[in-house]
Amino acid sequence: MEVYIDGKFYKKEDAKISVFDHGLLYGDGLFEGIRVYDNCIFKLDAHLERIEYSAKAIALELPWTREEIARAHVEACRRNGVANGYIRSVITRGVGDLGLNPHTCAKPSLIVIADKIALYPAEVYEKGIRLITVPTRRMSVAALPPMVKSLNYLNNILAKIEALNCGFDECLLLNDQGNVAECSGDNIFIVHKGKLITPMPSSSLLMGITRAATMECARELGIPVVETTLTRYDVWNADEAFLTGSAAEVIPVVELDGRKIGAGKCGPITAKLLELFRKKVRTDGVMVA
Ligand code: PXG
Repeated sequence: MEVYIDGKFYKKEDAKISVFDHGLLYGDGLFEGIRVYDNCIFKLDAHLERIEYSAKAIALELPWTREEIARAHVEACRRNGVANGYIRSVITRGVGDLGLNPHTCAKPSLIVIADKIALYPAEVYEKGIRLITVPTRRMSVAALPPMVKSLNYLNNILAKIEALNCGFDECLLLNDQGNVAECSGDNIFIVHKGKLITPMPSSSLLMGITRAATMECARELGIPVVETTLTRYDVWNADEAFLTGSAAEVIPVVELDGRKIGAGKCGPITAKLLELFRKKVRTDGVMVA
């Protein structure tokens, strides 16, 4: 495997960054997780737009054009023969002095890793997954906006640890108001009386690319979509629920906090959305070859 770092490709064992990089010292940086399906980098443009917005939010001036960043992604897939897989891109503040001041960092670094992906087992998409609400709250938009896909993932990792401690692989996080935010690495949707409902961005969540793609699918299928405030009560009483994420795609949720959701298996609207989503992923993006 060869990893892209700042314009060059390095063998995996030689792909290294400085211990003085503020990405490591302070989690000062950004990342993306992007899927590749049959040589199509799914929604690459949307991921690059999210990088630009995240960079703006953390006052990190990107020294590369969107085209340059896109080219690094395409080249990383080509070099590594990744036709189906996963791209992890990382932008760090760069090498600087000890101390928080980002202005001591001379220039940001861009790292692009294209690799295989460990897929969820097929049965998850039929049987669904069980969730538990964890005590850790999703951080407030007034602290570090969760819309920023930053290298500070401890909020999510603490929630994940709580879920794992209870024997669950994924969990629901509430925001500081006690309303539904999202999961540790996925967005959440419910279906109620034929409508697709999901927490609005100000509920403290990452604006997932899969979330947006799923809402697009719903509109194409004529399913009304609502972004609003949701409580756990709404999820417990949903007809269907599912998670979205680049790794998860669309995964049915069949239980939350010991309450069975809907029929306790993948619901009909979830199934339709997953079917259309899987049709789109091979065409809606930037081709590698
Ligand atoms: N919320 C959070 C907190 C996430 O980290 C999503 C929602 C879904 O966003 P996308 O844009 O993927 O639809 C994420 C994404 C990993 C991994 O390696 C994590 C994500 C995506 C891909 C890989 O754990 N999280």
